[in-house]
Amino acid sequence: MAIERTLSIIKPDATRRNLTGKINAKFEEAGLRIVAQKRIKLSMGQAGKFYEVHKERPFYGELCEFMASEPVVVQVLEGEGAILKNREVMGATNPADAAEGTIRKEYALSVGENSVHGSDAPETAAQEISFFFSGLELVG
Ligand code: DAT
Ligand code: MG
Repeated sequence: MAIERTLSIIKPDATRRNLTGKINAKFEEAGLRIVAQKRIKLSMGQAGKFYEVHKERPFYGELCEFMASEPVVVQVLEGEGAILKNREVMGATNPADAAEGTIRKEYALSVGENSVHGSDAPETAAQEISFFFSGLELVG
């Protein structure tokens, strides 16, 4: 499998509880390398644009307000099959369905406050990485 890059976000529920280091350890233990990382506070406009794909869904407003409520850590993870591997390390969207040992099983508070975002396909990974990072900021 090819070396890929994927966009990860450590969400406000996790930054608030000082879980950035524990979550990063999960990525690194899985063989994912953090090749870019920054802590930022999203505006409502930025959160709305990032999650535009979900704009018709009933939870869109709540999702954007949550993502803009407190700082997030945005990062680029690199590795063999990184997109799928990250989704495995994250676990299912709803922590009630997440497998043992996954980030969401261990740390998520609810389906909405679920600690991490990860790109779901090569096209969205490329789009989402360029939403937050310039090429100069990616240091493999
Ligand atoms: P994922 O983050 O696993 O890719 P998604 O793309 O379907 O999941 O949804 C994006 C985010 O929207 C998700 O991480 C949390 C929120 N969300 C999804 N389904 C929800 C629901 N039923 N109620 C509240 N928030 C939800
Ligand atoms: Mg998604």
